[in-house]
Amino acid sequence: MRAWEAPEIPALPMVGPAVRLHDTASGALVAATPSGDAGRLYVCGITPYDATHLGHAATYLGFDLLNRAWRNAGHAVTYVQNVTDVDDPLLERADRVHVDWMELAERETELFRADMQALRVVPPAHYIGAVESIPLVVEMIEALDAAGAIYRVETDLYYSVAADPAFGDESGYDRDTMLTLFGERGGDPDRPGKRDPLDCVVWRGERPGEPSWPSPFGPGRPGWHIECAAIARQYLGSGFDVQGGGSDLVFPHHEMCAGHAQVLDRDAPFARVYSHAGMVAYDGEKMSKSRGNLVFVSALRNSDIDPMAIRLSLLRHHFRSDWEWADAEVFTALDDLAEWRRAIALGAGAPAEPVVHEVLAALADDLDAPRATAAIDRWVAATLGVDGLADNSDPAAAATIHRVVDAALGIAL
Ligand code: 5CA
Ligand code: ZN
Repeated sequence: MRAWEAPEIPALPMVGPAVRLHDTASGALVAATPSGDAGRLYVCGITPYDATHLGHAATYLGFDLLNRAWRNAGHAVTYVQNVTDVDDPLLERADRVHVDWMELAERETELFRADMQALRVVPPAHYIGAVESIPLVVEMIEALDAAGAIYRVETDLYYSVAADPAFGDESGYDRDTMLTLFGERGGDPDRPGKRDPLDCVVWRGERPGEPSWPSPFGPGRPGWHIECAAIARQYLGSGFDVQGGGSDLVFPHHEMCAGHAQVLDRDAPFARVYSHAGMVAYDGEKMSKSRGNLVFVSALRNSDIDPMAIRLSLLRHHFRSDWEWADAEVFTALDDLAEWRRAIALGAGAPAEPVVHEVLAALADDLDAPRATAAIDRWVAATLGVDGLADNSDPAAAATIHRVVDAALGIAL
């Protein structure tokens, strides 16, 4: 699939420090230094049945900071993202609003591309739809079947979680928590005929009125988890550097993806680090398409809000924290941006080099954007002479700050 246009990333006068991330599997802050020539990053993409909301945007901005931090530390990056362009929630929505499911998926994916481009998110090198990955999925199911990890219930194929000795290592959840989350997040723990209530569908046999594709196991469509496992394995290989997504994907999605891949690649974990963004809430609850408590990136853009203010307002929150959006935040960010631009326009300013160090260090430390933006605030205040602090002794300060704000935070001033 086509991704979106890449923003320009200016070169920096210094190389940033090695990146560390909080890893869900170990619960620790770990080195996230690329193991090969390029950092290998997979971030779960959207299910395109509605527009990009601020929760999605916050998650993709979080991993955009990682992409940029790796680049600023001198690494190339191979970034892969999927689009779940056929799945139950998409088909249900299409049915409910009497729109062709393919048209709905195409339209919402296109809107997502425009939102990501406006927010200056570095696009993935491989942007892969579930539909286009069906041959990969079929191949992977065949390999899992040969490994004894697949069984049939009526026309559906299930993956047996018992096949992976490391099952549970990614989330670290106990069985009761797993059962609850599995039921809440697309699983079917109560279906009769399963060997383990936690076993998940990898191939859903054809149902009347639903799209299906031919396969050696009969017509049907891919399950959700096998889609990301197959795409990541194909484009990044086993033991890639970072698997990312929102914390609602910790279980079952990322656990199952890991399991599918680890049955086939026994000597490597699916990913070296599992990094999860926090959930953005609105009106007291997690912003979610199924609840409808949404603030859309496109709606803000259509109200003439500078996308850079949307970006800044999201970066004011640490990507791993759960927080609640307040409408006033974007207006605060607009005011802040105006101040940042006013300081930049002066040309000379407070010394920039320590600020660049602080910004790069903050971002390398589990993508701490609030700390990085606060460093810029302090430089702006010093440069504008708030409280008589002005020490505009660095003639190249504005140019340097302009660059680091762009390269590291993705904000074009
Ligand atoms: N297509 C699957 C992943 S393979 C999916 O979860 N799609 S999604 O459209 O529901 O979500 C897209 C991304 O946004 C996921 O990483 C998800 O974890 C994240 N996300 C969803 N809601 C929120 C929220 N309220 N706050 C932060 N991130 C969110
Ligand atoms: Zn996924």
